Amino acid sequence: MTPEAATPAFIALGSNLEDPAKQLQRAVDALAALPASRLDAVSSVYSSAAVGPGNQPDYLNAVALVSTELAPRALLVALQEIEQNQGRVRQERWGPRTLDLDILLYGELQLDSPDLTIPHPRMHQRDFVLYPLREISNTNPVLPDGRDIDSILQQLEGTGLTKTHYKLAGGHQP
Ligand code: ROI
Repeated sequence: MTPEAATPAFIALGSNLEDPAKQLQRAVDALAALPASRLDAVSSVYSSAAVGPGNQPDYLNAVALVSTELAPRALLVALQEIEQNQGRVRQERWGPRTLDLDILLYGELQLDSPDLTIPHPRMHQRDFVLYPLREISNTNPVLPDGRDIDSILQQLEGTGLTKTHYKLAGGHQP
């Protein structure tokens, strides 16, 4: 990989089925093996109550930072492949899942298309992605609505986010 050509991309990881800690570690291993990419950092693992309909188990969430030469859509396709390898069956929207991988930020890119929106359109509502993102980001990114993540976090109603003892191997730990 040529570092100058690479873009820093923040990726959210979430799981609430079939041994979530194991799912997240497998996902980190797969991110470390992405083509034309380097895994730079992985956040702590957080537990949070499920946001969404019905009763579902709590989630484990984390965020990874990858420097990648993959274009946004190629990265999306690669992430969907990892989800599928880990038994993700797309059922109900916002239902429980073995693994969810979302592109949160891709450099400074703003993209709004039917299949892919960057920055992630709901990240500003979710402490379980914003908090781990800030743990591994040197900067305080500003979202398209002009608000920066630190001030969003101060105002957000939390999901009862708690840091767990799980450590994901890969990248530099903060
Ligand atoms: N809720 C939490 N706490 N964490 C998630 O990763 C998560 N992912 C989802 C929905 C179902 C919206 N709820 C979540 O996709």
